[in-house]
Amino acid sequence: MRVTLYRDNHAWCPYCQKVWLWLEEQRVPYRIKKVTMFCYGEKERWYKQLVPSGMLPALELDGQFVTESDDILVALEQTFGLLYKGMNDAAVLPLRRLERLLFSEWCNWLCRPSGPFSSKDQQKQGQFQEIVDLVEAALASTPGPYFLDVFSTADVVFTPYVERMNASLYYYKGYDLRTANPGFSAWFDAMETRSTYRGTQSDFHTHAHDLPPQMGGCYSNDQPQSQANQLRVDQGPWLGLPDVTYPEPETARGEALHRVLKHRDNLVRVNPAADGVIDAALRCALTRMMTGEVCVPPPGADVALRYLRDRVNVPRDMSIYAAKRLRQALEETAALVGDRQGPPIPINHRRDQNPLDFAHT
Ligand SMILES: N[C@@H](CCC(=O)N[C@@H](CS)C(=O)NCC(=O)O)C(=O)O
Repeated sequence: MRVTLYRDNHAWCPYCQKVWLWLEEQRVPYRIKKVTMFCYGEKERWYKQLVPSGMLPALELDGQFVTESDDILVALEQTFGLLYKGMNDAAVLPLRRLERLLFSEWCNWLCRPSGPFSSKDQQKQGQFQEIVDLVEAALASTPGPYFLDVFSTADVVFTPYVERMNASLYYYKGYDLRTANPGFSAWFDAMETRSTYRGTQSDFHTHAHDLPPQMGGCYSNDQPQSQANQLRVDQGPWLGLPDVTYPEPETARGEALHRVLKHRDNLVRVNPAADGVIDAALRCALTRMMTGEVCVPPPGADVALRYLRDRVNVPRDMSIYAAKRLRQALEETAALVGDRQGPPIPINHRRDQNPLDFAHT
């Protein structure tokens, strides 16, 4: 094994996804070491000794340590070959600059307060759309759905933040990047034909709630469309959201069941409800998911099940359709006993997701 990738436990870090996807595409064997991000727990001391800033990702390649995701990709290219064209190819460099431009306008719109219903918010949307149009033109300039003639490094570079833009703008701004722009739409569909991408793909719920502490805040424009989208992402129904379009695999429910059973002791322990309540409630929800049978859980199960519904993470816990099926069963079972929501998802940190709670199975 020549490569070790250091990435975050939850697969929230966009720069790690870039390297992860590249390694998968090139079929380079690698080892993963997982590290805690500041927002959900304490950084491991051994990692701070390797990388004093604690930043992710990092790569160990033939015993040499590399940080900075772009430098990591260049080092990997030099060792294992190009993903069609290299990071510093004349065709890729302008696309990398365009990706950074899109990133800046997205941050400017999403992560700085401009006040609900304000003209400033609309102006920022206009500035973002100008860059989206440039990206659309770049996508339209090649015959296929990708940035260059075939899938390449350029697609890998765009993937993490475009996925996060799609989720966060739908949720906080009522804007549907994937559906509103034909080039993006075809690009997402093409990405989803790749098993490599599907393995790293997240969903709207996960990103809507992992981004605020990482980005220093995400601001809703409080438009009716944003409010409707927030309700849908948080409370379902989750099937049909524009975070995935490939057909649901038959294994989705079975995968969700397997993942819950694997972690059931920890899931029961961290739940705010009494152990007996969440245990019985979970059995009802899983029965419903697998058989369709309606099983009424004990009183208090509404809070217990919605606590879990709000903390299912993609792809950390399971793949996208499995998570949709599980959330749906949790919500439908919770609704049988009440309408109380769980404790709100924190926005300044996500220590409710501390991986130490799941270190022992
Ligand atoms: N320029 C760096 C940026 C890396 C970066 O910002 N990483 C963030 C996570 S996305 C980080 O490690 N933050 C520290 C932490 O959250 O623990 C790169 O491309 O690798």
